[in-house]
Amino acid sequence: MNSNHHLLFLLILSTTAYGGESCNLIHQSVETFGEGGRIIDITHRITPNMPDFIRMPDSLGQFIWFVKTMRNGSIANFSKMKFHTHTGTHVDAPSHFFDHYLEAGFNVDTLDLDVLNGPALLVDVPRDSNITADVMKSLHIPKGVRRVLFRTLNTDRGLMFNKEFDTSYVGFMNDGAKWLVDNTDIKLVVYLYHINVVGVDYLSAAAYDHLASSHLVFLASREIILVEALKLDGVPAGTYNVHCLPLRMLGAEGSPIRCILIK
Ligand SMILES: *[C@@H]1O[C@H](CO)[C@@H](O)[C@H](O)[C@H]1NC(C)=O
Ligand SMILES: *[C@@H]1O[C@H](CO)[C@@H](O)[C@H](O)[C@H]1NC(C)=O
Ligand SMILES: CC(=O)N[C@H]1CO[C@H](CO)[C@@H](O)[C@@H]1O
Repeated sequence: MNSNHHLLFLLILSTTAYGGESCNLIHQSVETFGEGGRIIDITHRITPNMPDFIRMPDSLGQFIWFVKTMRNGSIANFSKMKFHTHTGTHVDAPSHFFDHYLEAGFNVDTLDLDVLNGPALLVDVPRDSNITADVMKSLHIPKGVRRVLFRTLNTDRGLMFNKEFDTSYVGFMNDGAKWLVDNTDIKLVVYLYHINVVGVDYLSAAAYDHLASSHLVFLASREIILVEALKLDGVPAGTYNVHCLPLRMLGAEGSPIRCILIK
């Protein structure tokens, strides 16, 4: 939280507590924070209208409920949230596709924050293809790069801003995933859209088999962390420091995650 946010928070407190004109107070949402836009938020806002894998073809829908309100005599407003752990910008733990990893505790609460935070490369994937071995080769990602954010056609198509889940999204093909594992030092893979195939019966069998196997290739070693559905609109390709922090929930195989880039 920067000082502006503190200020705003105080402002809200004081206007509501002292009966000020809180109805005129509207937070202007921004995509960059801090001094000179140094921080780029690459996290999608969670909204009722965002696409949702589990609920497709419906969008996420209501996810916040107020359980106590000041209007009803409580000292503060309290809400609860409910959505599946792979909602919006989120991380997959190894246990997402491997049962024995779940029991062994390779879940979101034990993800390596050293992997989730550090220098990262944002690359543009050619827009005419899914991510195959040939595409991976053509990207010429230097050895030693451990974190890569792949921007694809999904961003151009604005898929995360559509209500309906779109199964024609671009993702890793099996050979692309295998090439990445075998030929690079990448440990953090960042997709622009859900590649999870939890709701498999909405995909054709062939696509499902392919994408499930890509997941298995990535997650088997437990060394690669998948962050999905990042918001990379308008961010120049290049090198940044990425910072991603999942919620620390015991026994969960996925978690919403807040990710930022720092120039
Ligand atoms: C607040 O009170 C109203 C009227 O009793 C009730 O309908 C509503 O459900 C309450 N809401 C909460 C969040 O407690
Ligand atoms: C990527 O693969 C999906 C099937 O999984 C397909 O619908 C889509 O057209 C492909 N995209 C491109 C750009 O080839
Ligand atoms: C959702 C909701 O009920 N919010 C309430 C929080 O508390 C303020 C102050 O009492 C109310 O104005 C809001 O309606």
